[in-house]
Amino acid sequence: MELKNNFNGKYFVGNRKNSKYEESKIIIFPIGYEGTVSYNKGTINGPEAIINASQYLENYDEEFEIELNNIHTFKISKFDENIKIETALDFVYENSKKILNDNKFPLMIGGEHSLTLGLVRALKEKYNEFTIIQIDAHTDLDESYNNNKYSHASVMKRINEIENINIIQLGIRSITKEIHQFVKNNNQICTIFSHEIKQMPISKLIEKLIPNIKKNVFITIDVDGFDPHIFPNTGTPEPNGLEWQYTINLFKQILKEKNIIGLDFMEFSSNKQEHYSDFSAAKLIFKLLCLIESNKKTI
Ligand SMILES: [Mn+2]
Repeated sequence: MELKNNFNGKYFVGNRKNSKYEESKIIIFPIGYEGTVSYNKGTINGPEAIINASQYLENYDEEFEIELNNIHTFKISKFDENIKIETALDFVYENSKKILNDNKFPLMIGGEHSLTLGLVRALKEKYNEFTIIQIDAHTDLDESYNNNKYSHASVMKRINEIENINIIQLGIRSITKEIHQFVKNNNQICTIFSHEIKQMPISKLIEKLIPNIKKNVFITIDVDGFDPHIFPNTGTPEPNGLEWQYTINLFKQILKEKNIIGLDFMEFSSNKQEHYSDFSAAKLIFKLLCLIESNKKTI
């Protein structure tokens, strides 16, 4: 399948300077795909809604004192739901590999969470060993779902089968008894529930996490990890999710000590009646890029 890396759409946060592929350090690749989504479709249009909303953001962040340029945005790829997930994963892998080979920072905007596996495969080739920090309401550790082992509900199970990658799950608040037992017995997965986070000062959480985080970190965000007042628009919302500033502060602390090698933002649905979520999503991605830029470790 042809790589759609020629820009002919809109830039994230508008047409800023130094946004050509060659000049950019950060490469955004938006992929609309919802072939295995279980409930309330809409993630196929998520990336477009985020990029449209981002046109109205300032490219300056007052918290990090960063003016963000050098971001290239690939054309949005939309996959029909009849396209097999394996095909979509190959596409994500090839895109990610190209970006990583060119020593640029990959940021995927989804699309359903299953696509993360394609990016992780490419990161694995480049870095071999790293930690994934997963923000999510669900563990995504089902062996398979609807007879599909590459379903969005199984993505972290497939990733857990890859050597030298450990997983830290934050904000989980929907889990079966069997999977709870599975994570207790699995030393490659550290699951921290939302109710635990809500009762833990950030310094305690950091103390607990840092020894489990390898030098290189990949962050995967399922929007439903956040509280639904921030992102009401997602397929399967769950109450009592992560809060905005707490999460930013947490990443600030982690990235002070670790290298970030990639980021994705998944499961975002768009609903034309409500555009609040579109702006939350664009802003969160922008904030995280400013945070990454302010650390300047790998990009
Ligand atoms: Mn997920």
